Parts: sequence; structure tokens; C-alpha cells
Amino acid sequence: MQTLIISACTDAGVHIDGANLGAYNLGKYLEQKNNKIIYLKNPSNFIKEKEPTNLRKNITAINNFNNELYNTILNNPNKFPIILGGDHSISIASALASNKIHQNIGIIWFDAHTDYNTFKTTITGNIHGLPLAAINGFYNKELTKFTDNYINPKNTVIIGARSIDPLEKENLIKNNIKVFTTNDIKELGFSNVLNEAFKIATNNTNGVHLSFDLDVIDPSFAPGVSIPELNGLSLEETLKIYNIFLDNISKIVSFDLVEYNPLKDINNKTYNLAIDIINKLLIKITK
Ligand SMILES: [Mn+2]
Repeated sequence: MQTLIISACTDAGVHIDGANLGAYNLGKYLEQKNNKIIYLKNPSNFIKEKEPTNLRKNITAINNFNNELYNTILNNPNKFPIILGGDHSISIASALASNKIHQNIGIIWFDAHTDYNTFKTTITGNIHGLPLAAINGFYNKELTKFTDNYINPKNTVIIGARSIDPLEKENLIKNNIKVFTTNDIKELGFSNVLNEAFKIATNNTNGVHLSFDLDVIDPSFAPGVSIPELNGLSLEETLKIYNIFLDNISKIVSFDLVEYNPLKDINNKTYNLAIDIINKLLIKITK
């Protein structure tokens, strides 16, 4: 199948700089391997706001960016979209564009955080903490003006979470979102967790969007992310889980890899891992 690879060069969703460069670097790597890459960027006059008390930081820039990303994906409905972030706010556009094309999909959100805040519950005002709630149409409608179709919370699964804000947890409970924490993975075993995740995400849907936040991995293996969280998945666990995703590639209709931040990376550990993840996916899709 033909791929649509978009380098989503933005870090407007987080006060830490660098995720925009991550998207750019991954795009350049793939371009050298003869892939066609579409680069999306914020306007050159964009100045990122970092004021802690502003709980809607950079919302206009994020909405403009996501509007363009959404339309770019919709204009290529017969290709498999691979979106390289960028901070996690870009997944609002990638997941909802895929949902529009395939008419009702599920979502697996692989992440140390649950990204389920609203403008009422966010502590930081960093919009990369809100995307999954927006994708479910739970408040956050200011972030989804380009669409009115959402992914059903019933078909939404989070895997690898270990940092959930107290009010964010209430949002998850209200929407009955299935969350597998890192401890759940260790207790239940990753194959049981993945089986259950695919069951939830494929139940009466036309496919699954996989959103892979590199901070799900322990920072000792993937230090190059904007908001690292200790006690994450080991490299071995991550690759085993990822292999199960790849074994289920026929169910996956779109993919994004987000939050790689070269400014925080050590010895290119995270870069090399990100490239490995993308290359394995490309082999599966294009063969
Ligand atoms: Mn995330």
C-alpha cells in the first residue's frame, strides 16, 4: 500500500522546545531513503507562548496547524498515513482525519500520560495534554472545529500510562476509558493486554488508529522526549508490544509517532529507536 508520510513540525502543544525539530529530523532521514515527505510547519512569524498561567497556550497556532494536517490527510484518502510528530496535539488532526476517511475507527493510545485533560482540568495549559479527550469529543470542541465526527470512547484504549492528573482521572472514569498502566502490563502480560486492546478498538469499527508517544518507553532507553516519566516500559517490552502491533497491521489504518525531542536526546538513543519503529512499519505496509 502507498504511504502518506507527513512530518508535523510543531512543538506548540508543550512549553518545552524541540519536538518540531524531532519531526523534521525523522522526515529528513526518510527523505534520504527515497520516501516522499510532506513537511508542515508553523508560520515563520509564530512565537511560542510559554506563560504558565495561560491555560490555552498557542491554541490559534495549534488549530491552524491541525486544520492543514487534517485536510492534507483527507486529500489522500487511499494512502496509509504515517504522521511524524511533533508534540502530541497533532494527533487530534491525524486520528480524526482517519476517522472521517474510514467512518468510525477505534484508537490505541500508547503513552506514559493519558492526554485526557480539558481546558477546565489542565494544570499546565499545554495542549498536548488534551488531545485524546478532544478526539473523543469530550469538551475541547475548540480544538476540533474542522470536524464534527469523533472516535467513540467505547473504542478507545490507553496503554502504558503511569502519570495521570487527579482531575484527568475523573474525566477518564466519566467516559469509561480503558487504561492499561505500566503495572497492568507487567501483571497481566503484554499479550493479554494487547489482545484486550484490539478487541476494544476493533469492536464494530472499520480499523484502528495507533498513536505512539515515545514517552511510553522508560527514559533510560528513550530520554529524547519533552516530558519523560520514570518507570516506563523497557526496550525489550516496547519492541515486543510493537511487534504485536505489526502482526495486527491489517487492523491498523493510520499511525503517528510523536514527541521525539532531539534537544533532550542522549547519544541519539531516541532517534535510533524512532527510526527503527518507522522502518519496521514501512516494511510491513509497503510489502
Ligand atoms: Mn502523549
